[in-house]
Amino acid sequence: MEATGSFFQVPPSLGNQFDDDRVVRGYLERVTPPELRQNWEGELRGLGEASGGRLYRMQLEDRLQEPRLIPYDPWGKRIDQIELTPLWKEAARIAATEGLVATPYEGGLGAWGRVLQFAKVYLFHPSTDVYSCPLAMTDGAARTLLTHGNQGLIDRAVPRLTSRDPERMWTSGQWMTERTGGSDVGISETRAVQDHEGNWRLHGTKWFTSATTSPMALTLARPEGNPEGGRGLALFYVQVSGEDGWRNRILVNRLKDKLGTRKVPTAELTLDGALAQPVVGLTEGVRSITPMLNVTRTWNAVCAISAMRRSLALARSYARRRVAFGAPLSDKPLHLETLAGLQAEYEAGFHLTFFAVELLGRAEHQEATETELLCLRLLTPVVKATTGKQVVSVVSEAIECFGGAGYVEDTGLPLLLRDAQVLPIWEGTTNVLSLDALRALGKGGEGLIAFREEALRRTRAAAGTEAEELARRGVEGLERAGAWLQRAREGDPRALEAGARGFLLTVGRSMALCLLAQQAAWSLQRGDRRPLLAGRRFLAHGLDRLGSQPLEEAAALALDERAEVASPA
Ligand code: MFK
Repeated sequence: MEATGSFFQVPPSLGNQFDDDRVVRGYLERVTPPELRQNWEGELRGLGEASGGRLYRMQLEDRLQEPRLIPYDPWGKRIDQIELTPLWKEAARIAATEGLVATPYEGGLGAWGRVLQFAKVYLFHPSTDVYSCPLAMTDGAARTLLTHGNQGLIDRAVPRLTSRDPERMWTSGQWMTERTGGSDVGISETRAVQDHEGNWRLHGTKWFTSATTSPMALTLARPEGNPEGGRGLALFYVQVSGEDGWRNRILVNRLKDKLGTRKVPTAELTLDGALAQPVVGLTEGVRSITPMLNVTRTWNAVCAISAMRRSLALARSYARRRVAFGAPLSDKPLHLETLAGLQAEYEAGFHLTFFAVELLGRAEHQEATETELLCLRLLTPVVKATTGKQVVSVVSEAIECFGGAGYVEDTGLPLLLRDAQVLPIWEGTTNVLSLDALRALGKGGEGLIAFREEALRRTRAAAGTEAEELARRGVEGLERAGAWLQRAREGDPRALEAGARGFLLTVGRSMALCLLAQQAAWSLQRGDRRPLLAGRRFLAHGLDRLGSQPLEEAAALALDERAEVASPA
């Protein structure tokens, strides 16, 4: 039967996601040596085409599919198989052949390998329903194994983790979270016991294990007799499955029923005497797994900017098609104002993130200066937390640009928001990362001093252009954060803790502005004012998030909701 009425809204569409993206293209043109960029262009264009075309269509078709746990075979044997969705199977193939994990480990590109890898991840992520999650952990596992130099484990796993052959490539899990929680990892309950043959066996429950289909995982457990806390844990390698159908003693209890990332087969596991090998010693597990955390936090930031960009690409397309009150939305001043504000946030987040990517590459290739290393330690929590907050508000606002259609599942738009909401949560919540940032500053605030030095370099790069003022304002933001920090460190430690998030966000936004100013200065020379306009708008949103409200007020407001007044005024 024909629907009544003659109007049907034209849905948004996507073009080549590399060709259409002036931000990533402008950035790559500014930072990468021309001979490298020319080599990369074809690969990036191909991925941009798939991301805006074939993969995007497949993502919409795959919308209702979810991974399925098959606990038993037809004859009652426990198999705990997880069946993945068609989109994820295709994503796994592309991830291997495109070298989404392999690229920085292949050597030929040196530190630039990280830039190419993450430019690809940025194009791949928003059309593949968070297949970036297992890839992030795989990258983190390869980096962690290489850092610790356990040659047997390196030989066994790293060639697999970094393979470009879809048949050979392994992904890796990272099993940290237990029922005791995901933040305070030091109170983990899993025990490691040596059996009579001297093998280590793990007993415990892992409460939130993404990438449960991976053939290996890195995890933490407490060797018997070790003290409490993170220092008493050890980092273990677990082979989950192997040749000829061999399976370790691991039971999949159930898959998690999550708000988003529905394609990610996150599971609860019982380690029932699972065989494991220590990666590096039998203590200091939390410290030993930090290379993993720093890599996955960088992935998290790249996925955040990528999701912001996708939501904006769709909203921009829709704005040109949607006619209301007699004109397309793209002619409406308030709609343009809204989109421009979102673009400014995304653009600043983009440059902050790729600065972290550059520094990670330089650090891994021993090319980073002392200042850059100090900067990177602080930047990793800062960029993860800053972009994690941005992505939820940007994507939420972007789907509002579709009106009711943004709230309807089969447009594919609500997925954007659900999948964004995980980004400030996993890999360290905003508050946990804010506390990590305080630690990462060093006793004398060396991290912040390094930030300021890097920021001043951007001011010099923008000198004599209209963008100089932006860079200067970014440096001033860092200086205000520094003054706050000095006062807070001299005062009540609880007030310092209470202000940690405001400090982190101020530092993140100020540094982002300096980096955007550098890009703006470069673009101005080529006649493109858009990065400058983005920087001005971002500045207008404000850099400062520094708080100075009395602690007692927070306690009264946060917890006390009794109707009666404790003592009459
Ligand atoms: C889209 C891509 C996304 C990726 C998908 C992944 C999906 C997986 C889902 C998950 O698994 S989410 C769970 C992830 N869990 C976390 O991110 C943990 C969050 N909690 C923290 O980060 C806490 O700060 C921490 C567990 C590290 C605190 O534990 P402790 O036991 O209090 O450790 P402590 O004393 O702070 O740090 C121990 C040592 O490590 C110290 O060094 P020293 O021993 O030399 O003093 C720290 O300085 C050092 N350290 C801590 N964090 C570090 C670090 N070093 C370098 N980098 C860091 N980030």
